[in-house]
Amino acid sequence: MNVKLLDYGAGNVRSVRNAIRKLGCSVSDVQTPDDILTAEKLIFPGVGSFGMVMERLHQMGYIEPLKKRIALDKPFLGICVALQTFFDGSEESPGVPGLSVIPGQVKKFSDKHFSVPQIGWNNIRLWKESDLFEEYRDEKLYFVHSYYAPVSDLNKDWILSVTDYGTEFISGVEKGRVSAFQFHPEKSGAVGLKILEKFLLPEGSRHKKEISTTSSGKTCISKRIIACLDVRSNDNGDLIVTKGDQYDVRDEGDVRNLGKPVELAKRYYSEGADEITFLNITGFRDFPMQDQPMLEVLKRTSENVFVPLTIGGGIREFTDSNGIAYTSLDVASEYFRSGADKVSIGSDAVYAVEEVLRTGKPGGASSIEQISTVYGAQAVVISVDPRRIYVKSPEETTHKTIKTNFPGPKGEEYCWYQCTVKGGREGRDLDVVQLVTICEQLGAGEILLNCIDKDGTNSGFDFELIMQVKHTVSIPVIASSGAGKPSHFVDVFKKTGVEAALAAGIFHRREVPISAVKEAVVKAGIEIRET
Ligand code: 1PR
Repeated sequence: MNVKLLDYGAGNVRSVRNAIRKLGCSVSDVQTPDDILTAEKLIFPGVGSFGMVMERLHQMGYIEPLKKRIALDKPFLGICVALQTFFDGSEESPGVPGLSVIPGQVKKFSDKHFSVPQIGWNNIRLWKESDLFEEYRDEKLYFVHSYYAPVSDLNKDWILSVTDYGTEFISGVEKGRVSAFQFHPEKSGAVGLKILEKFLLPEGSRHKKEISTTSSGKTCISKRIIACLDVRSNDNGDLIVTKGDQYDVRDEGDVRNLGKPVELAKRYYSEGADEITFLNITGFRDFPMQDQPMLEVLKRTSENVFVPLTIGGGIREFTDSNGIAYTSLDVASEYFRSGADKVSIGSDAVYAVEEVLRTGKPGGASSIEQISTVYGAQAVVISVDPRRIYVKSPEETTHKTIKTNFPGPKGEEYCWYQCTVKGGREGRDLDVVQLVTICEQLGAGEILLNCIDKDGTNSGFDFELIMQVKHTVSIPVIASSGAGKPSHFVDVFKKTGVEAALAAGIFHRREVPISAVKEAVVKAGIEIRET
């Protein structure tokens, strides 16, 4: 069976393509408006902002054929923003009309108890039978979005499923053979692949799922466990996964080698990691567009790994040796096309914030603003590399201090967290509170909060740092650096409320399996995706 994919050149549709191939079908792109009508099966993975998607559909002459295909009830599957385009419009792009297949306006999440975007694994409550969900057993599915379609009397006939995130929203619509999901089946591991497989199967071979009476309670987003792979070339030029102690990755002069990136990522996927992050830790040195090995790592990983992938290191503008200038958006786009779902910005975020502080206002040209405008806030992670600076009293510095329970070497009772660039090599006159506040304003969607003092120590996360940041932003925060045992994850979720926790060393060295972390978290009564 040949499946047609509506790829309008924005973002990561590689994963959808890979998932379809993995399920034994061939896939080709829609080339003309006619293809939309004639395709046996059509998948529309919505990537980017509502306005950008509608504009592309318009430019390519796809609006009328899409409406016609839906009216003719031909097999159609929409993903994420594609579901939102079914509606009349969205708060994300005021004035831009949607396809108006379903009545209603898409809104932004606004419950202050829930970080926005919603990033992570949540359940769905099926409202009606669907043969795409024949084998679905209330497992978690992956969501990543700031906007949602509200339930209303006018659109009830379309609703397939709903999900709770502060408010109840539409997570699936279906009528006849036309379906669309707010979650990403291609990023939802084996469960998501099963749903996609049902869509790809001939209709006669599927059966309707009975509606489960057990799934009537509220759905709940899970905390995420992320495996992080710090990647760089070793002295022989091979790309390896390494791991530092307080960012020092050398052992007696040699770069520590803990494995191969693609193989390790595959292992973590099969062991139940909810997300995988690659950090190209020497990205600040290399020219990213020539850094083909990292692109290759992403392409190969996304063939077999069906959970979200983040890539960091070297996301910034640069001019290559031939004098060709690349914007940070060009660089990020290349990574998205290669299979990344999110990019993580380290040094360049620090420079962007310094520029805002210098000029007094955002200029619109920073990497964060550029990438967030085109791909949405959820695609932009800020990787923070802070270290503690101890002071005797808050008056000693202009930076935002905390009173610490872990005094400094001279008994100092206060500290502030200094931002660094170039993998901790250079400290700047900027504290984490300034950094994360302005990054959120510029359009970042998530904070990856490392800690140089804790990195590789196995002594647990730095709660004081995490609390300071968590109290500052309303976007999700990933705690990183220092995980040594399962109880560290339980503690960080309970004490700080972070949305995700990341570890590297304990997973690479097989000291603690991901399953042991998840067991401990479940036992503590914390919501997690069980695999
Ligand atoms: O500045 O945008 O080019 O990005 C460079 C990226 O590389 C940043 O995200 C920065 O954090 C990362 N990086 C640079 N140098 C190092 C290094 O280790 N020498 N690694 C480095 C950062 C920190 C974590 C680590 C956790 C968990 N690694 O991601 O995985 O601390 O470790 P643990 O569980 O073993 O304690 P740019």
